[in-house]
Amino acid sequence: MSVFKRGALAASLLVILSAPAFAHSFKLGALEIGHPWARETPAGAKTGAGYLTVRNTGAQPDRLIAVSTPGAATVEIHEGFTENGVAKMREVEGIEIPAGGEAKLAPGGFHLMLIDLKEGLAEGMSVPATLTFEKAGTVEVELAVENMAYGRSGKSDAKSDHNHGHAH
Ligand SMILES: [Cu+2]
Repeated sequence: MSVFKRGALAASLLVILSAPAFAHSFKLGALEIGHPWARETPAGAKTGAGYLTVRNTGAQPDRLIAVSTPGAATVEIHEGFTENGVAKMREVEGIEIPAGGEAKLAPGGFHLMLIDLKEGLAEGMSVPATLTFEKAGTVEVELAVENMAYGRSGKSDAKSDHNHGHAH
């Protein structure tokens, strides 16, 4: 049985939001988790990548320190970087969310690495995930699976677009 809720996200957004379908967000105290999404995976891929934005409206910094999902055996927090023109990534212990600021997880930079996927990610799926912050605690979000065209969300910086499957 699938651990993902196929189509459920799209249906609820239709009712609740008049904003574009990708503009969903979740709140945890002073933290606002904006547009959590995961990239559609090619057939047979065992690894996926997730992205989101965390805005901190509070006066205390916080840190994203752990992520889990029933859809994958492990989720690591990764940082993407370029070395000698080659896109690479490494695991980090957490991502700082400055007081009054935000942390962006986006293609080419910080991201969530979904390792050992239970099934491939196809556009329109919704992947439940639990985010743990050092101070604020945990919050359940839904990663909307999107294709690359959606994921860019209007950004045209093509060089920040690297393929995780190849980089691993
Ligand atoms: Cu990665």
